[in-house]
Amino acid sequence: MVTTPSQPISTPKVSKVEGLKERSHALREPVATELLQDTTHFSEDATQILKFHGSYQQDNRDNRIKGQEKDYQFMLRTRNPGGFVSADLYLTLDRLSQEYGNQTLRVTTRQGFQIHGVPKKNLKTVIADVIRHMGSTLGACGDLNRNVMAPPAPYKVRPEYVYAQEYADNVADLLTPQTGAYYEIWLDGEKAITAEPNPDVLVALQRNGNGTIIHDSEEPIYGTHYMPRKFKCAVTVPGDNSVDLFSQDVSLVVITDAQGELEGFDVYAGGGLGRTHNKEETIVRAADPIGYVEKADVYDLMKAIVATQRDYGDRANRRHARMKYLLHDWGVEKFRAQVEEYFGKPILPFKPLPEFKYLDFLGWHEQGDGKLFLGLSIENGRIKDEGTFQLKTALREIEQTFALPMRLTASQNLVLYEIEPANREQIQAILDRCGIKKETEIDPLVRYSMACPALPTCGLAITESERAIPGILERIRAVLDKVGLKQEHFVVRMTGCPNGCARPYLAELGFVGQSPEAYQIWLGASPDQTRLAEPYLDNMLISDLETTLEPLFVCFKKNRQKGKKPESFGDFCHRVGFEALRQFAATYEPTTSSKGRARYRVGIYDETYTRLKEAAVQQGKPMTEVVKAAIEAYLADS
Ligand code: SRM
Ligand code: SF4
Repeated sequence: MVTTPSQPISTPKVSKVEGLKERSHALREPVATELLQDTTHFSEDATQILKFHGSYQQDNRDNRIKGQEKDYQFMLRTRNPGGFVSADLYLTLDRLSQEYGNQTLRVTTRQGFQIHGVPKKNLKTVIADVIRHMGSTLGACGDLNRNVMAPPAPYKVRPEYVYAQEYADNVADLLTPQTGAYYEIWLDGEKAITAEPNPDVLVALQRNGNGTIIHDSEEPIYGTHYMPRKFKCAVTVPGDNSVDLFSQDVSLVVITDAQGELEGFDVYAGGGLGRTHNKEETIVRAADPIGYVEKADVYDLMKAIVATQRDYGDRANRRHARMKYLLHDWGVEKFRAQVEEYFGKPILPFKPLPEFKYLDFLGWHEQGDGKLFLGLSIENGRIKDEGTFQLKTALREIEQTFALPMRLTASQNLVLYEIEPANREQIQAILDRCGIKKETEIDPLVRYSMACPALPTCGLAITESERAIPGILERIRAVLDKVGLKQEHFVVRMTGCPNGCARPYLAELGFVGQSPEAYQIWLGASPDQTRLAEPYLDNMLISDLETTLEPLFVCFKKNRQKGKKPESFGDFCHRVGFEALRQFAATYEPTTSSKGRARYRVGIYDETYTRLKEAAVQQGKPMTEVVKAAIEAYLADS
């Protein structure tokens, strides 16, 4: 019999980062060497490896001057499974951000903290201090498993919440890099005191299953090349979508029996949001249901999914390297079959689940054990002191007095818990004195919005985001008022580029930075983030915000489904379809002509913006009105 010789497998050229990982000696070099050099910044190669240690090299883009060296600084990101931060770690981060950073802390959309503005010479001091206070930045960035999310509600008598947080910790431990590089570099090899992982996790880390473990490697799960790209997981409970579960590479949903005992997990896989403008092959994708796993097998299944992405993920093209592309290219069946090969048995059928709802846990609540928790809304996650708004001071005082644990939320807020009812009044008094509004006093447009940092720190930002969104939400509110939708609100999210860090593709109204001063507009996600939005308009100049949105809001007001629970803006846009919206907009005649009332945009620096905002708050007027008055007064004088 003649057999056809097998074809040599042609290995495509791998990306440059793959070589850097391979040569890094398990994440040590060139970071270790360059850290010792008296320079303001690292080489390009070292910055790639530095990411795995939880730090990004950035520069303050407001300070860029042609021909001069960039104003280099470092962003540090902490890894806090389920958003847990102890009082001691919080006070440490607060102090470090004051002494070495830009005096602000930022809650991220994955329940971590970021400190911006750290100079290279202080990087080691800052990271070492974080580790000594039981924190970690290891794996907060880089091609490996990122911070594992879980609902932030500290309910003590709802076992499913307790399991979700416990398993977020366990999955984080299972997928933590094992390299000694982190402690060698930042603590000079000193052994850090860290919490012992769960014994089942330790066993699972060693147990080989059909090639999930790479033997004789410092990184048994990851191997020398780590993952092809970042990898993101969440653990949640049925019905709770506070973690944006459809955007994750893997989401586990806790399944308990009638007595509240843990049985296993439903598994979703293949979500992901990062894309690139004008590259249709880069996609936004919602995770698919994959199946169910018994609790005893959950670590083996996680290892099998990781091994599938590790071994089959695209290592040549980083734009096509996230696990969502395996699901997109293969389909769910082939993906499941490959995972089952590593898992060694069939994955069980998915168990029915109730509808998922977005929950933000703001305000005062009972924990269930006699104590209370308090969810605080933080605009875009930025903890700062600014004029009469003294959030940083308030949290410092609360933590110094009551030493409360906290959980950061996936919507850039935070939850303080273990509060004795007797202390409620004093805590509320501190917040009131420091000008922190209650969740009921915040415009719901602001409450449910998110924006990524973008300028001036993010090197990838095309437009403003965090600095622009307050003014944009005010303008949206004014349009809603004008068309008679006074109390209306919906989920607005904004990013300065298409990478999707504030998950705008799951917003009812998403703004995605496309070119200077212009955004791509996404519409039609559900208010609970269970359905993706779609692109409605390219390159909307921000000066055209009112003329773009007014017809949409009028159409919505006229045609929404009314009833006990009136249709939301996202659901409406999805139901009627973009063609209908575009047709309505094309023939729309504004009630008061906006012709001759075009709005233009003028840039101002941070400090002026802060003073302007304070003045507007004090006078109870929109910022645009204060600016108009100031400019008119100036022009009258000149
Ligand atoms: Fe992100 C890169 C900020 C959550 C998708 N992200 C970046 C960088 C590090 C820019 C860079 O590469 O130079 C940003 C730093 C800005 C700065 O100045 O701080 C950045 N991402 C953030 C944070 C801080 C936004 C926030 O408002 O909180 C979030 C940190 C989360 C954390 O604690 O780990 C953050 N990033 C996300 C999310 C949302 C999520 O994870 O739930 C996404 C979309 C979900 C996803 O991954 O599919 C996201 N970030 C990206 C991408 C695109 C990834 C892709 O698959 O294409 C990049 C660029 C990249 O990786 O090449 C990126
Ligand atoms: Fe930067 Fe883009 Fe992420 Fe915003 S979405 S933080 S601009 S990478």
